[in-house]
Amino acid sequence: MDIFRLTLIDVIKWGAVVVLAFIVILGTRVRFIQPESRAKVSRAKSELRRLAVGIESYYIDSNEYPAMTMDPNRVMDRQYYKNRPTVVGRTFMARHDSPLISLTTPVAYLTDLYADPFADHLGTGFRYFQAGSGWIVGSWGPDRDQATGGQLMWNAGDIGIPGRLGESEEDNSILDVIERVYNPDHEQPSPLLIGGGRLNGAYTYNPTNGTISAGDVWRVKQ
Ligand SMILES: [Ca+2]
Repeated sequence: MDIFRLTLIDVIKWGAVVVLAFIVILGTRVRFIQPESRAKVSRAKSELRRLAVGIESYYIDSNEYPAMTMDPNRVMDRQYYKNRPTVVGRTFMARHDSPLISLTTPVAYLTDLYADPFADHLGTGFRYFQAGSGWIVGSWGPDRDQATGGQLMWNAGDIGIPGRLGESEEDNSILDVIERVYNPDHEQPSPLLIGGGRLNGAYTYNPTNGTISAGDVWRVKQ
């Protein structure tokens, strides 16, 4: 009986030690991850803001917004070019088959197209979707879900989202959910954009849901 009690106490003591050690390790890890992730979110937001200013400056001169593309051969980002990612999503299109024409040269609406800090491929630019009188730019966010297309689904290709009625199979296969979520004719950001969500969670990254919470980081013309 004594042996049993001692054993039980030992088990409780060692159990407590293991639990405490786990908490300490977890706490250290969380403290280690959070500042890095927070800093990247801040950087993404700041660069999306700069992109917004550049896009609007371009519009003032050109009376149209920069074109977008899903073709990796036409994207407007030198490093993006180098890496040739398999998942592209919509982003800025280069004019005249040259990677740095419209927004950085000859007129420097932007000094750089910046790189999404949460992209799988180093140097990959932010997503850009343009429709009618508006646009939205975005990052995959801290959940780093480029491989599955992100919550906003800048490239919904392989996830079985039904296609638009009356369009070709090819069009249906590359349907962007963003095209449904973002409507420039509605006041933005729309309640759907802020609060809606499907698949991996809300469209919008919300830090109160945890450091690695689902959602993308975006900026929209308002
Ligand atoms: Ca995301």
